[in-house]
Amino acid sequence: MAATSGEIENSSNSKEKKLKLYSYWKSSCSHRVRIALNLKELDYEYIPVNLLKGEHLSPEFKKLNPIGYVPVLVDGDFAISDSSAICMYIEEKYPQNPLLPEDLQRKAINYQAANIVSSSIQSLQNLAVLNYIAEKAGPDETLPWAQFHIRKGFTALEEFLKDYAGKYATGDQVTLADVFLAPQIYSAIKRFNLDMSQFPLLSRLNEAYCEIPAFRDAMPENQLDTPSAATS
Ligand SMILES: N[C@@H](CCC(=O)N[C@@H](CS)C(=O)NCC(=O)O)C(=O)O
Repeated sequence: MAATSGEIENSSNSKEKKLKLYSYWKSSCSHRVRIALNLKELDYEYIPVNLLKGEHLSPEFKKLNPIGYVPVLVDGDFAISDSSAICMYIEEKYPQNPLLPEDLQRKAINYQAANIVSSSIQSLQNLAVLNYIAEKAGPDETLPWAQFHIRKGFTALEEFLKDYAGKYATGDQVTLADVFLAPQIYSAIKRFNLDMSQFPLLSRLNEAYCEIPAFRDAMPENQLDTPSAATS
């Protein structure tokens, strides 16, 4: 897998300053950062971290991110993890194609939408949580658990975004809310078999995302580490 801290030191000494993204093809948090990097038209090196093999729990990886989650972005000799923090970092460092609107209230709505996805949906259905539920309550309990939390979050998003949505989640520009929503809707449909008929706004947004190359290129089926069985 993955670089060790030694390799990071080497990279800081080298002339190569390209960004490195530690990512897993199916990870929705990595998916967010892939979209953000693509929207900013930033070139990056993709470093696969296989969650199913536990590579994120290795001591080498935990030197990059002590909590043992992907994604991690390495910029020269600086490593930053957590998709929200990474998005804020690249937003400030690379101001082209802004992810946040100027208007303060619309900006706050973007934070609200992104935080519902990351704090009230995805964090309740990540691999560690689902493995824990499978162990304590049985493997059949993981899907209803995940669906319950996705539905709850989607119901809230559907309700409050209707006052702000245009072509995209908070207007006619792609912004941070879209960067977080697209992977969550994608995984709700493909991984958690969620019936999206109750969520017409989110379904319409999902169709709009599928038209954007920066979103399409970031999809799980288009990554370096996507297994061939998942690409057909
Ligand atoms: N808040 C973190 C969450 C990161 C996270 O949950 N990553 C997942 C993949 S989407 C992961 O590494 N899971 C491994 C595990 O649950 O053990 C972020 O937004 O980056």
